[in-house]
Amino acid sequence: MKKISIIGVPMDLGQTRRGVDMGPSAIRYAGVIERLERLHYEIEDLGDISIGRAERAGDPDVHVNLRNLKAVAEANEKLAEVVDEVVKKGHFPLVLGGDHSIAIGTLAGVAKHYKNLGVIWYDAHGDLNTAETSPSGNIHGMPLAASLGLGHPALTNIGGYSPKVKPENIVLIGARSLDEGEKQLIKEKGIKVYTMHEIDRLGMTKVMEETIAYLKERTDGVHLSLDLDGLDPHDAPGVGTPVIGGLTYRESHLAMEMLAEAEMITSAEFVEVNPILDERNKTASVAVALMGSLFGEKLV
Ligand code: 4U7
Ligand code: MN
Ligand code: MN
Ligand code: MN
Repeated sequence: MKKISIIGVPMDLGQTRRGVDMGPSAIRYAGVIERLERLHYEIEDLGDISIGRAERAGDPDVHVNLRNLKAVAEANEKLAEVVDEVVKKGHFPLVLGGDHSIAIGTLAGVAKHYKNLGVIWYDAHGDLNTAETSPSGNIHGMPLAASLGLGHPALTNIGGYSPKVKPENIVLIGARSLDEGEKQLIKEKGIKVYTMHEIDRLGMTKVMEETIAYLKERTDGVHLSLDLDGLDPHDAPGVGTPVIGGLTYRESHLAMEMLAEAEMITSAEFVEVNPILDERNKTASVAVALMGSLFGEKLV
């Protein structure tokens, strides 16, 4: 059985809410290692990537509408190297966030090992902004665009190559808060997206059947990037940018079980867990439960 390498990324510089840097601790505290060991995986915990400091007024390296660009890019370079090593030794990289800006580094480390990496972006948001389109300047709203090769070179060239993923190999699931520029990009690039509207209409079973068939046909590995705000804030309150009308715990659980059954996920990250905004570590516990399902946990 494949060995799993856990990498914590206590990143909070891709957005402005305090506390998301404690996500990896909260997820470990919620029992991720024990949960996966019970499924008979061998787990290696590589600890946390070190994160630099937030930029200050007057710093030489500030960029318009790209908050903390330097520190975010540096951490992602480090993460990309660690993830690359994990894939090289044949382990499954499981990245714990931290805000979603870290997907840039995870994908940089993973994508060079595949000809056609697929990406499932489970999120209320598209994360398809660039400095030009972003309403916030927060890099956690930009990682998917950066991975497509769009945006500042310090983000698009992490790992020394670009792009990491092709638009036709991406599936967005759970979208319900897309900015104008993101909507345009989705149309222009033909990115497959299951918004909450389609999920309500089709049901999660059909959505996952279609997603799995679509990606099986065209990819040789699939990265799951799961932002806990894809779930409804009722089930995952500990996130920085909650959006009502989201996926339930049960729908998400089913989605993970179907991915486990399809045996198609080759790397994963669980991001945006913010224990300061959480209720008794509920969101971290939900993340761990979803990881259990993703790695094949069964009821009987
Ligand atoms: B997350 C937003 F404007 N689109 O760019 C932005 F609504 O990683 C939110 O999905 C981004 O949590 C949310 O700032 C990023 C905003
Ligand atoms: Mn989100
Ligand atoms: Mn996100
Ligand atoms: Mn968020």
